[in-house]
Amino acid sequence: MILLAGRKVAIVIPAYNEAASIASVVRGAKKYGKVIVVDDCSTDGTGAVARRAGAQVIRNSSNLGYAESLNLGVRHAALEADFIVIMDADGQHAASDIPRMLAPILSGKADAAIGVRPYRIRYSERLFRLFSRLKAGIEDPLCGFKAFRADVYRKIGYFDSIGSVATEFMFAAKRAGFRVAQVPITIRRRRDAPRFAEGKRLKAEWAIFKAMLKVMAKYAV
Ligand SMILES: Nc1nc2c(ncn2[C@@H]2O[C@H](COP(=O)(O)OP(=O)(O)OP(=O)(O)O)[C@@H](O)[C@H]2O)c(=O)[nH]1
Ligand SMILES: [Mg+2]
Repeated sequence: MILLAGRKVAIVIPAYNEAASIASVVRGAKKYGKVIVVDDCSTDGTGAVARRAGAQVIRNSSNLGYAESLNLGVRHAALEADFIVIMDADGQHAASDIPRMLAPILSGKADAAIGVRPYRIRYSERLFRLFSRLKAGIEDPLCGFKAFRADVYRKIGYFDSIGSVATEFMFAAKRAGFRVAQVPITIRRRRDAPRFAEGKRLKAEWAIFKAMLKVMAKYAV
């Protein structure tokens, strides 16, 4: 495991049919730590491509989804890492932003960090953001670029326990009294179809809306 500022960093990348982009994502990320790709039963060889690029690959024997893949990947990463970063496999997140994500944590100013994307497309995301801003001061709850100390994860004990598109963790961290930094990130637009909810726009809107209701039910009080 590569040491950054004397600490162990693991980068967890959930991936579903991302063979076209995963190699360059892994090569970019491995400069900063050990890369763990959770191949969610891809049918396009994503896992093999990721392994060749230098990642450790965990392969699910069925498609468990984004949040469950993160539960597995983060649990695994926390066995040996001091700091954990999560990023997307589709090339939209820039590995060169990893140091900026970790900076507030390494300097002791925050316990966790979540990216803030320069744009948002889905209606449900806008609604979720409103709630999130008011309730937790989190600008972009659905941003997949996150970083945190492994002991924050150990204290909370899971990444997503309610099926919330992996948004729960930062709300749980806030509630537990951890400091969450917001880091503006760069985003490249995906050229092919999104994998989330198999690229079906309404399905994705609905999944995000349901996630918001679950987070509201647990964290609004
Ligand atoms: N493990 C796993 N990962 C998934 C699944 N669906 C999506 N992902 C990953 O989650 C990340 C984000 O998915 P995207 O489809 O790009 O979602 P998005 O970034 O919100 O949408 P776009 O802005 O349209 O790209 C990517 O790295 C995907 O490979 C899934 O079923 N399982
Ligand atoms: Mg994407």
